[in-house]
Amino acid sequence: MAEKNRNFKKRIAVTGGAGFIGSNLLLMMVPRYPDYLFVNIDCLTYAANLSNLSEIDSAENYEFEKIDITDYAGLEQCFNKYNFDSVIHLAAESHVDRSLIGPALFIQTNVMGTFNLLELARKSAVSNSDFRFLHVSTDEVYGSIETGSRADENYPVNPSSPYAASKAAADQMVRSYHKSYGLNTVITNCTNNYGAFQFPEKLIPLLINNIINGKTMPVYGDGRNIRDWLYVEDHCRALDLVFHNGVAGSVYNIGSGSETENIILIKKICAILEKKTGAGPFDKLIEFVKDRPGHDRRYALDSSKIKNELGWEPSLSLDEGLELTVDWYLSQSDWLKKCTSGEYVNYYEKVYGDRK
Ligand code: NAD
Ligand code: TDX
Repeated sequence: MAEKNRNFKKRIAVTGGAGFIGSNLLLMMVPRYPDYLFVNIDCLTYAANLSNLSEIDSAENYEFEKIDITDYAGLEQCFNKYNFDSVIHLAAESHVDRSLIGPALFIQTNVMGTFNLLELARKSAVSNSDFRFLHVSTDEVYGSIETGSRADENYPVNPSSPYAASKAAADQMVRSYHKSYGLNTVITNCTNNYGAFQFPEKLIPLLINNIINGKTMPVYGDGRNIRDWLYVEDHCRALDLVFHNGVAGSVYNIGSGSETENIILIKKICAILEKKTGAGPFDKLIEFVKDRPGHDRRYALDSSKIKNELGWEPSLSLDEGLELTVDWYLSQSDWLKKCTSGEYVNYYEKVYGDRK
């Protein structure tokens, strides 16, 4: 711990660092910024996996604190211990289907948890007026986007699921702390991510896991809903840029522009797995099932602001990112097995059991 008290240039609380995006972000930023201290604050829900972070576990500029962001006193102690000058806030309940089954937890974590962090940031800003608060949010806050248009940062907020509504509420809280208290905030709204460490409740890893195990692939509705898929490392590079260079009080949309119908995406994944395993054909496992209630038809963001102001561009095409992702899951059978045993079996039955 003595080492951790040394004079770091920045002292950053990263919430949700053991989840999918948080793990990718920490694995990128901890070695890149040896003179910053990163403290991963995570309560380790089903979606977390500390083993993702084994490469940086013993780094001098990394610490882990098991704290629930709904526990204000626990967070306050942690803020006192580390004297943070910034927060990168990723911790959330993140899955739409779970929010439909149990919305209360989403309000607790995503709204109240964000409020707790904002309060502590506001208090920290009394002695450090530059205190930076990066809030990581989603394109789902805009709701379904009509064909032919793309949502820019001024697009009306119109969430459809309890998850999306909880994120929209948190975004508005963050906006209000900038307007009312002058807190140095930035908000990012990003499209669907995919890549290593994503929990197999989300579409892409769920499909890969089901194919590997010879299970059917549940496709909601007619399979023609559109998502704008972004490789997670491209999202993390954008977060790094916004954290350092984003203008206080601003919002940045982050999307790849590669809009794809779910059924097309599914066929791409089948083709990659057929090529890599020599088995298949896998599209015979496709099964159209009852639609998700409130299912947004199309997400599509206008990301020109982050491109023009901060020089961000996605580096990988969807086809390139999918190849890397399939390779990663094929090489991580133990990781996948750990995720898909225990609670996952009940979850799967609850969400998919009566969908046929
Ligand atoms: P995830 O579900 O994989 O991970 C969430 C992490 O937060 C987990 O490590 C979990 O343990 C932690 N967490 C949850 N509740 C907590 C609590 N009460 N206290 C402390 N830690 C808690 O999520 P993700 O996909 O990595 O998403 C990270 C953030 O990015 C979320 O805020 C999400 O809304 C946002 N986002 C995700 C996507 C996407 O496609 N996955 C896209 C845009 C934005
Ligand atoms: O079994 C499935 N079958 C299916 O057809 C699942 C899990 C999903 N789908 C469809 C629903 C969506 O149209 O695939 C699409 C993607 O679904 P998810 O992976 O659940 O993502 P989505 O609901 O679009 O939300 C994601 O992107 C925005 C993340 O889960 C959010 O955390 C992020 O904020």
